[in-house]
Amino acid sequence: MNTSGLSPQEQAKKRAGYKAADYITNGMTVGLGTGSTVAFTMARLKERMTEEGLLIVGIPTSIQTTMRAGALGIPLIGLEQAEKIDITVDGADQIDPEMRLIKGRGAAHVRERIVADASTRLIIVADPSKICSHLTGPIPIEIIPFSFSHVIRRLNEMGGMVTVREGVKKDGPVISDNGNIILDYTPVSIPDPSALETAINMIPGVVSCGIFAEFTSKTTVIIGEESGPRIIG
Ligand code: ABF
Repeated sequence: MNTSGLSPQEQAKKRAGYKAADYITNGMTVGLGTGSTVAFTMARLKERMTEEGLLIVGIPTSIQTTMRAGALGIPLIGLEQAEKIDITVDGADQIDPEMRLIKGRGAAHVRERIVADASTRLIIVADPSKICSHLTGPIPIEIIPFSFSHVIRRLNEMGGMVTVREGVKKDGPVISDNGNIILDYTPVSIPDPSALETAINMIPGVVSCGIFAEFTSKTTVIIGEESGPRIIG
């Protein structure tokens, strides 16, 4: 694998991303996650399409991934066209020992959750920096704009710190692909990720938060260790 010009972290992402592409076989419908690690999976899928004639269709989880797949020539379909999604490959921000995740630094976790839920198998690709002993946050939360002040009040009542994801040009909040606002919530602690996920998702106005604790039974994690990809689950 040519890693010239890549930083050590990018090389780790590439090791994990490339390994995930080995799980994809002819005729699969593949959920394509968002972020720089899964971008390596997509690059490897393109290589296999060229080298082996691999035939797949992808379901993108963001406008960014749609554009990346389009540039690579990976055929795409809409979620509504898919009978089923065989495998979704996606990234994460934090991964605990039980393979519970925090996702959403890429502001794409709402569609990522939908596609993951529709998938038979979920493969999470990451560099070693994403591994943690326990989830801490910040937890991205997508909310409808109307609920802004109410959700912030409810999160403050739960304890911890809430910030609004600012746009790159600092001219206002980041707007998600779904036209919503992203908050980043750091609780005091996360003793029970599944319970906190439910509690946050129950707040009226919350579309979805970035704790993914419900997919562990169908998840495989690939960590791009320097010694080679480490497979968990
Ligand atoms: C997306 O990719 C997000 O859910 C997650 O936060 C991010 C990780 O990005 P990267 O692979 O660039 O670290 O799946």
